[in-house]
Amino acid sequence: MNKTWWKNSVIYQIYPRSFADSNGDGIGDIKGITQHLDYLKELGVDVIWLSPVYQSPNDDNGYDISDYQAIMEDFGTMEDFDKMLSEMHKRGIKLVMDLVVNHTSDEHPWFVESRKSKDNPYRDYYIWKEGKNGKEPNNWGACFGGSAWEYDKETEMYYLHCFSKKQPDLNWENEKVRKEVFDMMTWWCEKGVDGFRMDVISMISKAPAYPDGVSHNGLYGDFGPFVCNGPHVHEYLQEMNQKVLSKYDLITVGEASGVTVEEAKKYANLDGTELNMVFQFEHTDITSGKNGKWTDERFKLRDLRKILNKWQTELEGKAWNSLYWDNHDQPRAVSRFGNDGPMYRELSAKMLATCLHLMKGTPYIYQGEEIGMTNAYFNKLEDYRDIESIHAFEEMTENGLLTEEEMMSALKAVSRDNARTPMQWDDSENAGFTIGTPWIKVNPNYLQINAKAALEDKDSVFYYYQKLIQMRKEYEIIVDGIFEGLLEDDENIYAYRRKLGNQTLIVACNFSDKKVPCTLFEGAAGGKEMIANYKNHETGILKPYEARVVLIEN
Ligand code: TEU
Ligand code: CA
Repeated sequence: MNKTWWKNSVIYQIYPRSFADSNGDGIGDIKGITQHLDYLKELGVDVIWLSPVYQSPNDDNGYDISDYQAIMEDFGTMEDFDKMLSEMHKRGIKLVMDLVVNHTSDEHPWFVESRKSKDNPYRDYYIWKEGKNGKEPNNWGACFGGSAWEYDKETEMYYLHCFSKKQPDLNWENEKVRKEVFDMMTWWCEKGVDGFRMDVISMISKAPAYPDGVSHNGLYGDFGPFVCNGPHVHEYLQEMNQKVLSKYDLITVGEASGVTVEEAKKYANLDGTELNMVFQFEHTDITSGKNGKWTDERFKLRDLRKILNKWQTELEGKAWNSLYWDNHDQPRAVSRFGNDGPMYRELSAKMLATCLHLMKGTPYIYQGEEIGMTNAYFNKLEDYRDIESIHAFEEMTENGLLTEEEMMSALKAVSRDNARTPMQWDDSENAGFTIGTPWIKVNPNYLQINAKAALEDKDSVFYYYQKLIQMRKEYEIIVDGIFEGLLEDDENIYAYRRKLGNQTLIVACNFSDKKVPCTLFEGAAGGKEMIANYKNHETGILKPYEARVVLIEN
């Protein structure tokens, strides 16, 4: 087997709570996943990244773990897990686990011990500080609202939580913490899992001074510069690599909030001393501003192009990219970057797929993306389940930063719950996700948009993804070709070429709902059309959301 198989792979992300419910309790589960593996085999993906399935009180849907070596009851048993893993392997599909080790749940036994007393053996597993003048140690705000520090009466000190107060940050400076994490990872590797997606791994090393952060909206300070890409992060990852990763044949991707191109060259260096690749956030933070992500503003193609082209060209020969439009924390790709109205939903979903899958890097598909699922567009706050959305609504409106109408509109655009509505399997009640009451509302458009309908239509978004995945297996240029941006001033078209040996692949994507002039294919008459989302082309024109791909040999 080739050692860099992860470069040729396409990865599919499953958010288990919303994928398939096998027992009618309204919550997706492991058996539900196992039941749908043939669907994923048909799609052709090589790897599944499974969002957390570990024991958790579910303050943040499993990203708050209370036992790393047990399965959440809602999701099933360890036996169900082992069965799922072997069924995946039987089909030649690999499994990537979500590794959430920047923080644990406050119900993890380590934290339960840690908060008991200042001299508890687990005290230093977490980050405890004295208050300052009767207040928090500094002005940092947590990602899910409020201060990043929680006062604990027991010992009259504060602990750090970059996310919710039920997600205390681990102290990676403590060698024992690192050993616990590495041992736990080894345990999963011995079980036969094939890799890790590492949650906010760029945040595990904090700058020692803990200074106040700059405040963008007058509420709290930004911890980013002191928490992301901190002083020892590369050292810790190299240690993890030596002690665990290098001993197995794995795929590793670090979720790297705040990562720059320069930092990514270290995390994802081609020598393989740290990780295979990272998720960067520049294109998903594209409209963020003084209120963080909370806006309904639409992105501009010129900003998107600048970001994507920068990552493509600057990592060339130095590090490896991961490619994604959406995941469980982001709005639906077709709603955000395409057009989810009935006229252009399928065309623009295919266009986005083309754009992403032919860039250099490893593509990720988030469940439902392959059938063009759309944002939830909930009209009521009560429909939201996400801790981030609910807390942000309170914080933004109570402090007068956004009105309730503005915040509802922002939630429709960027709430994480847009990606968390149940997978739409068919047109039966609750989209075939559950026979019970789903834990979060099903998108009413399941009658039109569902996997069953997609499988019955040979022109569906599903089969388009299937073809793109297949192309990656057949054409080396898609994996290894050098990327060059084209038409870099165009307002509507995103275009690039890939080059390998005597081959050139030209990719052009119209991000608008207008016909736009495009002369890129004029000289490519002898080329081979690789894939297209329209049956016919017009000379010198790209139709609304048209994507064209031509391979030329000379
Ligand atoms: O997300 C980390 C992260 O950076 C998020 O704050 C992200 O920016 C935000 O959700 C987008 O609004 C990871 C997980 O993917 C997320 O689901 C978890 O809630 C979070 O870590 C804490 O574990
Ligand atoms: Ca269930």
